Amino acid sequence: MAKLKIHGIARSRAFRTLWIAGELGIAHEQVQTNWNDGTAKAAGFLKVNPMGQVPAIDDDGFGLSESMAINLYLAKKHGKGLYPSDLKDEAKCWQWSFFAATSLERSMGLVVANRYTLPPEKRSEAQVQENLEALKRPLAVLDAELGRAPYLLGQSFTVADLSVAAVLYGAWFNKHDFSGTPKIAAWLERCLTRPACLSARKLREAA
Ligand SMILES: N[C@@H](CCC(=O)N[C@@H](CS)C(=O)NCC(=O)O)C(=O)O
Repeated sequence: MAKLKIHGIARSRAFRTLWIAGELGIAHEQVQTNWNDGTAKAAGFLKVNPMGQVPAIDDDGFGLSESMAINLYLAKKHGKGLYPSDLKDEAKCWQWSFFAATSLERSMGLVVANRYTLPPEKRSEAQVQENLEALKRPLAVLDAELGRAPYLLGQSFTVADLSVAAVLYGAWFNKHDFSGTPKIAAWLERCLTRPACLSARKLREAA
């Protein structure tokens, strides 16, 4: 059986796939397909993901794209506690992964870009304020959920936590103020300092 191939540089959404591969102890090869230098639009990669986006995986001939789908697939395939066997708990992992992708990712990405990472002359405070407003409800919902238990599904870390924490990583890394949502702040610290996350962060933060 061929080793799992993970396409994508660590400074992309491939970060979350590298993180889960570490959590699950999956032997893998990282292919440095870069969304920013043309390699993600090269003919060879377009056969793996016609969208020309990373991450994408090749699991012994099975191709898959969309970071959340990839992570749910790998978690289910390799188990190890990150993926529940009960259907309702499983559905909660889908819920939180879709929540991260649809209710948090775009707005948080715009806050991070416009407050922390774009060159100062390109930043827009109006974009920051508009997206902070859009984030109020989902962050309050997440904070309330984390007030009930240390992790989204209860007592232990699952792929649900990884999906959501990975989407908030950029903000956390840039020391975004999460003091208004203290449960999120403490949970992010727990999730983003796990050994497998530290290894994935090393690839990203060193780049
Ligand atoms: N919904 C996709 C989005 C993938 C995506 O946009 N990846 C970025 C890098 S983080 C990319 O490849 N951008 C290049 C492009 O969109 O052409 C996922 O979650 O995997």
